[in-house]
Amino acid sequence: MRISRRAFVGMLGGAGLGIAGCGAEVAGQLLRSRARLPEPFTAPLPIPDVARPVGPGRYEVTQRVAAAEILPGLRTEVWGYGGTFPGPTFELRRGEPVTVAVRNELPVPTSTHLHGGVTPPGSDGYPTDLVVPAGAPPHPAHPGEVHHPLVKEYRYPVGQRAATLWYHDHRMDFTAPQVWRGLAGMALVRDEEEDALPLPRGERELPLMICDRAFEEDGSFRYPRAHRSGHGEHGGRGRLDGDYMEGVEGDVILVNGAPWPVAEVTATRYRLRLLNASNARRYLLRLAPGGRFTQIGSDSGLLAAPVTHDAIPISPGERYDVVVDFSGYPVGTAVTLVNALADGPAGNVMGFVVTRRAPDDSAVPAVLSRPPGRPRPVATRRFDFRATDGAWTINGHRYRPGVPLARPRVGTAEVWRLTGDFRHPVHVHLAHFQVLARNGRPPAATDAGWKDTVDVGPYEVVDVLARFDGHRGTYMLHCHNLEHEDMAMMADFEVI
Ligand SMILES: [Cu+2]
Repeated sequence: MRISRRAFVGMLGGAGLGIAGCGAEVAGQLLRSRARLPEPFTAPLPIPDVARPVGPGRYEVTQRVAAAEILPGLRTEVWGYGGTFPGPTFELRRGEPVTVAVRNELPVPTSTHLHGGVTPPGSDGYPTDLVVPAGAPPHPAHPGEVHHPLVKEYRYPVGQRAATLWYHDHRMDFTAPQVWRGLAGMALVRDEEEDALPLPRGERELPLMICDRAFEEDGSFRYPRAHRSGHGEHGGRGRLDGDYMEGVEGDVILVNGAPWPVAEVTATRYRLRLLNASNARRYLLRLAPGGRFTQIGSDSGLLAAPVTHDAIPISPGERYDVVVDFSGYPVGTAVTLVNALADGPAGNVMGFVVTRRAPDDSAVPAVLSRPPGRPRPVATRRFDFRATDGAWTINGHRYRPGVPLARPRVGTAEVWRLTGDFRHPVHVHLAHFQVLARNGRPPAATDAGWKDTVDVGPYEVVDVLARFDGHRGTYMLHCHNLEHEDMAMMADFEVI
């Protein structure tokens, strides 16, 4: 049965909504800022600091409350890794394991997930595996909940290919509000295969964490009321105002924490590590006044060969590693990265100004890497993401920690058929996958490569081939619309 979006939202309990955006292309309800917003392309693009190890292979990061000037002249309280939003960028190398001690000085419990990481289960950021701050009530809010007082050491083997990863909070029921407050950062894995390529590097390689936010008049982050009481809350279920069951979208687009920033570039190639770190907003990225993206990598690493796109759809959690050649624009051109899915302020993402010509010895080779081939699947499973009795469910179930929906064998591959009733960006922990088909037809050009997150549109059937390599244990798959995730659209699977 096909139903209209309005009727569907009505069924979920949100009454009398003004539906934002253009139907099925977006998911989420727009929350408007009350603060005065800056002109776009005035703030310089910030580049997050690179995390510095405190010893060989060891990092220590403190999650804390800090103040940031995101909107000019206003103060925003952020919850940040290292007190910054975004958190520091981790530069990791394949084959060099690291330990990250995360110390929690926030008023709430946290769980940190390295998104895209091939990580042992004890360090994967399971939602009830919590780092609890001093003074937290000792009683668990959920069965099986584990409390680490103040600090937890996360161990990352970093045995995987070079890729654009990111890390963010994954606390049960509260991921959406806690990421909204700032708990996210990027992690870049590098390896020899990538080192050997003449890709743009140094100042011509830009990590771009794209997310939307809304602001109160005083500059604080605006988020729907039900969660604002989550400040200082240690347990209980995250309940969001029913109007926001679809997800929360803000009207300000931030890149690396700055509103619609601008970067000066030379007329040369740049490597852009695009990450959609938004809670619910999906983007269709284009360059204005024209231009193409040469995609070199997907969520899980370099493609075998580059693919060019006029537009890149990017849903929450996804990454695109692209090269843009600014030598195609006259010096002085203002190039805009736009979001073709939104009108008004959210239709802009960031600007580039081409300042001068410069030598460029970079190139995008016709052969980039030798990614693992497609193994033969040993099983097919279905995962259906939909609203059941007013809750977001997978195969009809709200999240049940410790109850796996599947038990794939380590070292094997399976076809997972993903379906749903709404737009759900599906993320699988541990396992990387390739998109085999959409609605029985070949996938989109932008589905290329190994991935860990895939956009599943309303009533779409997406087949992926997932490999279960590296570790046994309990992992999860879930919707990466963070409001859906908090409203129980998660499931465990156990690699045996
Ligand atoms: Cu969803």
